[in-house]
Amino acid sequence: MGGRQLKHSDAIVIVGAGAFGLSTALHLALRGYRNVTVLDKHEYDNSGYDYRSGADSASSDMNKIIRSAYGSQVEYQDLSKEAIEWWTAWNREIKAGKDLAPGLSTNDRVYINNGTLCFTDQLELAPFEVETIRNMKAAGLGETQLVTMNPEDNASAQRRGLGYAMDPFRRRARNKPNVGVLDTTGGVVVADKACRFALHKARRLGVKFIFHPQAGAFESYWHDEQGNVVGVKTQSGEKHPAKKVVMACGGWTPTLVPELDGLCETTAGSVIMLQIPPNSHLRERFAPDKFPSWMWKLWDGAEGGLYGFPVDDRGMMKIGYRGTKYTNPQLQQDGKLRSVPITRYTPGDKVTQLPRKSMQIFKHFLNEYLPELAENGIDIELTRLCWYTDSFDNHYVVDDLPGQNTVMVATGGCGHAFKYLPILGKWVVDIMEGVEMDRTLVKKWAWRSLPEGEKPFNVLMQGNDSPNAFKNVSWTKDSDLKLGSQPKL
Ligand SMILES: Cc1cc2nc3c(=O)[nH]c(=O)nc-3n(C[C@H](O)[C@H](O)[C@H](O)COP(=O)(O)OP(=O)(O)OC[C@H]3O[C@@H](n4cnc5c(N)ncnc54)[C@H](O)[C@@H]3O)c2cc1C
Ligand SMILES: *[C@@H]1O[C@H](CO)[C@@H](O)[C@H](O)[C@H]1NC(C)=O
Ligand SMILES: CC(=O)N[C@H]1CO[C@H](CO)[C@@H](O)[C@@H]1O
Ligand SMILES: CC(=O)N[C@H]1CO[C@H](CO)[C@@H](O)[C@@H]1O
Repeated sequence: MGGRQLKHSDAIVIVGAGAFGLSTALHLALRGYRNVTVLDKHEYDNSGYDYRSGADSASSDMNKIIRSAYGSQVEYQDLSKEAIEWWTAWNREIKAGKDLAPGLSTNDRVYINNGTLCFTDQLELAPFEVETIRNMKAAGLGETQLVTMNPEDNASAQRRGLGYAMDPFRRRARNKPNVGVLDTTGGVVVADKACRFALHKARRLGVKFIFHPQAGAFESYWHDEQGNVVGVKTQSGEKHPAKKVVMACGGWTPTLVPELDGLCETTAGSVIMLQIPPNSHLRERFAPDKFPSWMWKLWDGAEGGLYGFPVDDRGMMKIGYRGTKYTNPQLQQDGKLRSVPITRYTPGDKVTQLPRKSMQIFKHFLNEYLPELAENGIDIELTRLCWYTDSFDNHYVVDDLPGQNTVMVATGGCGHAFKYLPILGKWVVDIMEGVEMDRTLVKKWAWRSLPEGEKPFNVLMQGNDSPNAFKNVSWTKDSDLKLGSQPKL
């Protein structure tokens, strides 16, 4: 690890231009590296990281949640604090309007700090929330966590203009329990715009990007006669020399880097999007300054794990479900089964529907918490499978592959890395250079395997034996997208 001293003129190739790749490129350039090339098979200059325009990486999205609330994991709580400073600075830069990225205007923001509500259907706070409150207090940030049932916290929220976020589902008016914590440090990051911003910044600092389905697609490493990796080959046959190769291919990494067997697997989360018409009063009701981002029963297994957002600037409301994650095991050339991402945009076989189980959970939630959508004739407009890269312990993986020092991975985002887009690369470059390797997160992100007898946070690589393998899943039909036609439960 960090064994080889890199010179600022050395060629570095990053494969993948998602949150990990973009941020690594940006921070390499900021630190003076002058020969950085990023390859991606997706043409981001055409899609602008917009899912609806054909971009299907985890980072290509309308919005993501940003939170400091991390239960007992104070190291991520600290990381959020650092990231929020950067997000705030990026907002300032956009507002100042100097050298804006394509498609951004001075009215845009990449970070909307209007709170994230963690709530439950139980009558008491979950242990995760209790831990968060304790640890934020210990960090001197107690006043940032507001408990919905606590009259003093409620009054504080009202004073700070965040009253709307304490009961966004109008539970009180309907005589229903409303138990949760508002993390006022959190809110929404506008993912597609943030990626475009980071891409533009990295380009301005001299990073070269090759976006093309063949010329940008990693095919294999390029080896010298001794078998050492000296670069990469693309599907178009070009060779790119490199002193360091960073594999940051999100959900595609485990099949490209089979050494990750047992450490990482790609799994699919489910997403629905509802289009609120421009003339509907619900545009106002769910606007970002009147409605927070939220997480419901986040750690409650298959019956929980929902999260959602205010409407975006095109009036689209997104809700996700991660309580069940699905896999697509496919036989690989080495005879092993590995899960492979497949979306509505994959060349060849596609997936355009959701597992029925996900849809049932979405509908149950909408019926209970957001009945005004169906009442106003709003149906689900679009669905999505979004591919995580899970590690067995839910920590990222940023390290050299074992036994050599040319190829490194920066992956394992596990459904919570996007919020760190501005600073992920700072850590990746530190690890590359061998800086302060005794930090807790650097050690957690090192190459590792599940200690014998220990229970994993995420159970990986169950192949087709899992009830959540695509072969065992039954799928929705287009008619399932209707909400209004659903009989009330
Ligand atoms: C449904 C869902 C919801 C999430 N919600 C949140 C949230 O609310 N908050 C949060 O902080 N995080 C969230 N995350 C996690 C976050 O999105 C990820 O951790 C992060 O975006 C991962 O970035 P990445 O760079 O690893 O992968 P990706 O964004 O997937 O990028 C990988 C890139 O590699 C490229 N690639 C693949 N194969 C090749 C190849 N052979 N050659 C060249 N390029 C290749 C792909 O085209 C892609 O551009 C969520 C994730 C999902 C799936
Ligand atoms: C919070 O404050 C609002 C506005 O004063 C009030 O309507 C609501 O009942 C309060 N809720 C709680 C739980 O105290
Ligand atoms: C309290 C708070 O952060 N309010 C912000 C919510 O978002 C709007 C814009 O959507 C801002 O103007 C508010 O300042
Ligand atoms: C849990 C479960 O449903 N497993 C089944 C998944 O599908 C395979 C065949 O494809 C069966 O063998 C498993 O029993």
